[in-house]
Amino acid sequence: MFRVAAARFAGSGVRHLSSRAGSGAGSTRTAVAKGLAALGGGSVLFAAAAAEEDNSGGFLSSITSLFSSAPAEPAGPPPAFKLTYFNIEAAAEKVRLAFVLYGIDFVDDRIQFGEWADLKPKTKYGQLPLLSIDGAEPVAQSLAMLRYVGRLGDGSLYPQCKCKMLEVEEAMGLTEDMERAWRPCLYAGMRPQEYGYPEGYNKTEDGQALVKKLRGEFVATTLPKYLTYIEAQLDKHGGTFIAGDRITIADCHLLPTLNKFTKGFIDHVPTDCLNTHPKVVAYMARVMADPKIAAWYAAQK
Ligand SMILES: N[C@@H](CCC(=O)N[C@@H](CS)C(=O)NCC(=O)O)C(=O)O
Repeated sequence: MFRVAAARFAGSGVRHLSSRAGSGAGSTRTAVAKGLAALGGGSVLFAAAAAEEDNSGGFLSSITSLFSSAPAEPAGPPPAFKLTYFNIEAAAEKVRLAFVLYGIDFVDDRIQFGEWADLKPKTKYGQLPLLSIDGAEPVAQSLAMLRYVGRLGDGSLYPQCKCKMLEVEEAMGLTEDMERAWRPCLYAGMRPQEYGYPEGYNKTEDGQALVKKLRGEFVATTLPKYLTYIEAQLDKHGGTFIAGDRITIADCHLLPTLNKFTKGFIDHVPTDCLNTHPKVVAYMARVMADPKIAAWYAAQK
């Protein structure tokens, strides 16, 4: 059963629809804690999943409820785009931001973790996000979606000029490299079996020590390396956006990738871990200050 809540951003011209699957009256409909949007870490993710199954209220009542305003039908025809993901930022946020920046309507379909086991086998690659266009069979792969959405609107988010596109893609690749370097630090705390450790190792003392070590090393060494690269890119482009003087899909990709490190929901990653690189912090503030992006995040508070 679908519940659709419409949210409009006054003045920004942006409209998105937050659609949340629910299992009927009495089901837990509370959104995941906002900080979870950062996909903080395994323990956090599983705590959230467990908490969402718990109707008792304790944890849930203490977290921010997103998109819980009264149900309302959107005016006019339904948006052609439905983006289905968990109620977190992670892989989908860059695509959401591209829609938001263009002011393109989309159904922001956020599923509960508890629904995933049933849904997973029905998905193309056993993963989310999925993007459905005009009700057609959904497509997977968030970067493909980002590039696709980047070509909509006035096209400015993904310039077709070969040289500009190369700059955008270079920045996208840098973000991907940073994210790839981070992944073992995240997944050691979630799916240690994917790294040659027994299932449940993350719950053991040794497993937790491993997560701490990996994340500690990431913060001390790997992250600063990438932040230095990012600063150099910013300098090269006059210090404004990551691939030039205009916001692009590369910024949609980089912003949430960086933001998650500052939210305080990732064990062993201090919220000030980016402060060693003030130009990066200033860059993030600049992108966050874009009126449409600011409205998007304000609406989720
Ligand atoms: N390359 C894919 C990766 C998608 C992905 O890793 N999705 C994760 C969440 S971020 C997922 O669906 N995990 C649930 C699972 O694998 O069961 C993309 O960018 O869309």
